[in-house]
Amino acid sequence: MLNLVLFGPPGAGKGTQSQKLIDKYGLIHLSTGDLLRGEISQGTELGLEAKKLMDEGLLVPDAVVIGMISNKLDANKDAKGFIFDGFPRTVAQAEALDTLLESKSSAISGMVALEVDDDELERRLLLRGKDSGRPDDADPAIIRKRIKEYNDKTKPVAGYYKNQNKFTSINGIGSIEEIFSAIVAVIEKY
Ligand code: B4P
Repeated sequence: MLNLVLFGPPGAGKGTQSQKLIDKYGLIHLSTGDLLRGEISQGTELGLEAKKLMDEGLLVPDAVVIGMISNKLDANKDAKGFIFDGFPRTVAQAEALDTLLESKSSAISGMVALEVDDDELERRLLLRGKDSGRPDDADPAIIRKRIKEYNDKTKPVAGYYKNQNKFTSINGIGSIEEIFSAIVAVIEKY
C-alpha cells in the first residue's frame, strides 16, 4: 500500500501535485482543506465552526480533522493507498494518523515536502484568490497569518517523519511537470 504525505506551506503546490499523483498511482486523495470546504458549502455545524477559523488563516482543531480522516479511511477500505494533502498539520495529527493506520495494519510510506519561499507563496495564493473566491486567498495579511501558523504548528511535523527516516524534501519552485517528476522519483524508491 502506498500512503504518501504531501507536505509544504500553503500554496506550495500540494493540491496541484496531488491531482497528478492520483492519476498516475490510483490513490485516494484525502485533502482536509477540501473536506472542510465541503462541510462549509453544505452548511453543516462543523463547516460553520471551521469557516470562522479558516477565514482568519488559523488551523481548525485537531479532533475535527482527525475525525474526518478516520471516517474517510473507513469508507475506503479497499483503496490501493492514500495521498494525504494538508494533513497532518500538527504533531498531534501525525501521531493520530500513525495510530489509525496501525489499527488497519498499514503505515505511512513517506513524506515529500515541497520547499517554496514566502514571497512566492504569497504571489501564488493572491493569484489563485482572483478566481477561487476563497476568502483566505484574498488578503495578504491572512496569507501571512497562514504562513505563520505553518511555521509555528506545522513545520515540526517534518521532524516527526525525519525521526522515522521517512522524510524527503524537494524544490517546489519550477514547472508543475518538473516538480511532479521529482516527486515520482522519490516514490519509486519506496
Ligand atoms: P488547504 O486547503 O490545505 O490550503 P492550501 O494549503 O492553501 O492549499 P494547497 O497548498 O494545496 O494549494 P496549492 O499549493 O496546490 O487548507 C486551507 C485551510 O484549511 C487552512 O488554512 C486551515 O484553516 C484548514 N485546514 C486544512 N487542513 C487542516 C488540518 N489538517 N488541520 C487544521 N486545519 C486545517 O496551490 C496554490 C496555488 O499555486 C494554485 O493556484 C496553483 O495553481 C499554484 N501552483 C501550484 N504549483 C505551482 C508551480 N509549480 N508554479 C506556480 N504556481 C503553482
